[in-house]
Amino acid sequence: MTAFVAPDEIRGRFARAMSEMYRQEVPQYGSLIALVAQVNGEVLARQPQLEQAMARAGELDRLDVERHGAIRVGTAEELATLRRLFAVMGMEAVGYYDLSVAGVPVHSTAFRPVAQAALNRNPFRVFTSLLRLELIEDAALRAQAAAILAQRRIFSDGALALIARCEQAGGLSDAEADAFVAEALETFRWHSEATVDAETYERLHRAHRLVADVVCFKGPHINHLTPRTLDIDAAQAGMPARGMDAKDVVEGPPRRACPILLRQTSFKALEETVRFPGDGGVDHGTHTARFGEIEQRGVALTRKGRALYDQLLAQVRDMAGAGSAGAGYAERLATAFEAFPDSHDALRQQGLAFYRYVATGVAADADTAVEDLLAAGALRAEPIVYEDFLPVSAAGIFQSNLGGEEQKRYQANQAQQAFEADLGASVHDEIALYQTLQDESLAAARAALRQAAAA
Ligand code: OOG
Ligand code: NI
Repeated sequence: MTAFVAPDEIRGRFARAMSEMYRQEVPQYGSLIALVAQVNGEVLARQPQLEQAMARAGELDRLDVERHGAIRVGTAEELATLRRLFAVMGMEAVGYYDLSVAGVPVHSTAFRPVAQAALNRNPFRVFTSLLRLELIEDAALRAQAAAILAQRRIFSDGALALIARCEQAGGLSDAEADAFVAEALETFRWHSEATVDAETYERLHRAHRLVADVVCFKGPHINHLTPRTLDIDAAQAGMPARGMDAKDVVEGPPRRACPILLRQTSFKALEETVRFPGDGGVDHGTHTARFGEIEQRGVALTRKGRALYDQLLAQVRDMAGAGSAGAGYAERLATAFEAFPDSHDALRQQGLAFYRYVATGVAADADTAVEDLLAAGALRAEPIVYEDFLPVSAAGIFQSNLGGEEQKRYQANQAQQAFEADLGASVHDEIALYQTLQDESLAAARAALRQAAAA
């Protein structure tokens, strides 16, 4: 019997290969990685307690390789096959994001590892959007787009065979895993030849730039790959000197002593030259598909914490204006968020955020209340990192990279069940996942206290 390669290992290899490919395709990505590494090094040198806390939580090693990417697909079959492809690498669909409310005709999920050990190994995530053709008004154009999509094959025969092999055998050998990574990578590669003529491209582009991006190309090119910074304001300030011009608004919560959820900023990376079939190989147009983004991650919020976040964000920002929030935004945001407690003790005691409980080795009665065990020094509470995305932020990222001013109006309509039917599976509720991590850590910590008392 041949030994299988662990899905975590395949994911690590794939994330590395994707990063290499994107560095070749988008040179600014390389500069971004260098900038983030420099900023992270400075932050850790300045804050040894942060370095120690991250090391204790098993989070330090993943920092250098931590990335998320994003792709957009056009059909249910493409989405369902992606689910199977990501499963080979231990990645599952987490969360449902309806972006139609923000004028983007897609709905999305994130494929990512779910277990704590897998996240610490390599938390590679891919934000994956499915085009909602039903939101294109012009029926003829809608039918044409569907017909074009029905023609294409975004997975290589090799990738499909290895996915099936993994499903049947229960895993991949070392050589198969390497072959899988190479074959899977092909799906995410940029292709500069459009699959449609220039006129069709223009018509789809007029319906929505995103429709052209999804429908007119051979595959769902990876459109960004985002490293995690420990200080997004410092990274943003360092961008111009390296030739990157970030959008002015950092999406998400304001800067705080205790970071929550996710802060993100993006910049336009490339105007691609596109060739259309039938133009004799003459370069014919440009397309903006790929961009750069950085993010800073904080503690995951409970439903109560998330409701407070959503309420405060809504106070300062009209959904329709996401991504172009205008002057004075940062100040208004900071003012509104004064209502959000900013110490880990307050966040925990008020049930706003999730924590991992660890027994410290100090003896105590295991059945005492958590706060008493913390006060006695018998438990330590570590913030659980938010591993997911934010719909308003995602809409802002989409908008800023689709060429700015475009604001289409769609009926806000959540369609999670339709999405899950297309995916061929239900998505995890991300908040339930964090709750489980917290509950399991507390049970394990209490068990450790009990065991120490019995010894
Ligand atoms: C995805 C945009 C969302 C994020 O980090 O919120 C995203 C896209 O443009 O395809 O990546
Ligand atoms: Ni992103």
